[in-house]
Amino acid sequence: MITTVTLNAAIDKTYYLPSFPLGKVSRVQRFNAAPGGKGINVAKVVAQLGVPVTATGFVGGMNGEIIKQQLTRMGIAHDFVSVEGESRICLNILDEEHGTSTELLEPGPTVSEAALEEMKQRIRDLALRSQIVCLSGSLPAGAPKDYYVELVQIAKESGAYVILDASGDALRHGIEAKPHMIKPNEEEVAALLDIEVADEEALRNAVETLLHKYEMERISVSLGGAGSLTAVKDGCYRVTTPKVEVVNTVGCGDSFVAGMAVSLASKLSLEDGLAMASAAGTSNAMTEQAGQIDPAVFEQLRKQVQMVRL
Ligand code: TA6
Repeated sequence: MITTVTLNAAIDKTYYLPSFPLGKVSRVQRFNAAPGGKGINVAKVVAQLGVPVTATGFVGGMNGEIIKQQLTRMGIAHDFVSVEGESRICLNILDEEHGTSTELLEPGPTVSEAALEEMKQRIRDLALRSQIVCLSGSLPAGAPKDYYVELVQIAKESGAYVILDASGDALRHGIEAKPHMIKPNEEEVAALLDIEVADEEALRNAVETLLHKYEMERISVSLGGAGSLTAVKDGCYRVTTPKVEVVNTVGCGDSFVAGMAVSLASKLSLEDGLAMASAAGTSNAMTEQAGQIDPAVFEQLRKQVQMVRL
């Protein structure tokens, strides 16, 4: 089983607008809403790839109920900790004329000390039954900046392979607990080492430095449409995916993590894992909703992924 952790779960709402003029009234003709937040997106893609998954995290209020109901409807097991307040709405406005995506992310509820403790126990229990634990996304208000340190440690002690996909302070602290894998972007790599990353050669050096410093097993850096760079103990892989018609890039990173988690749970080789992760990320970009892939497209892309061992 794979467990995904979303400490600030959301309803991801996407508005499709022919254009989005600032300072004007826009009437929304078409939209969709789905359970979201990074870990929940991972869970949705893991489920679509046919591997059992349980989604946990904090949810609150009516939005929290909707998130749970929708996951149940999708056939995704969940085991959330309920908190006071209302789970957030994350809005993505797609301007079809300019091809832009504007995200507005609410802060979400403030989490109490008791709920933070309950979550630790929940992760301990789930991790004991899981091969992989994916901790994804921002920390809610009320959680200490180093909360991921404790969660990564707990999941590792329970014997799970831990993937941490966070940014900023949450990631800076979280890597101190040495998760098995992280998936930062270029800016996050630079920020973690407090350096400038001028080109891909510099990025590769920086990623290898991080991997050894924090004794991690894998670091995958997403490079958007340009693919990804993955460092492991004995080398680096540069992966490219075919050019595709992009519909919505929100959730591509989460889909990449899902592919990687599924490949690890299925004991696939690193090369097959990279193909699976990259195909899931690219397939997500071609669909309207975050955390969604088209199985046929995914299978086709999986064969088209190219990789070079550097
Ligand atoms: O990766 C996209 C996304 O997962 C959206 O679904 C949205 O809910 C957001 O990220 C949340 O990210 P955050 O880092 O604030 O937890």
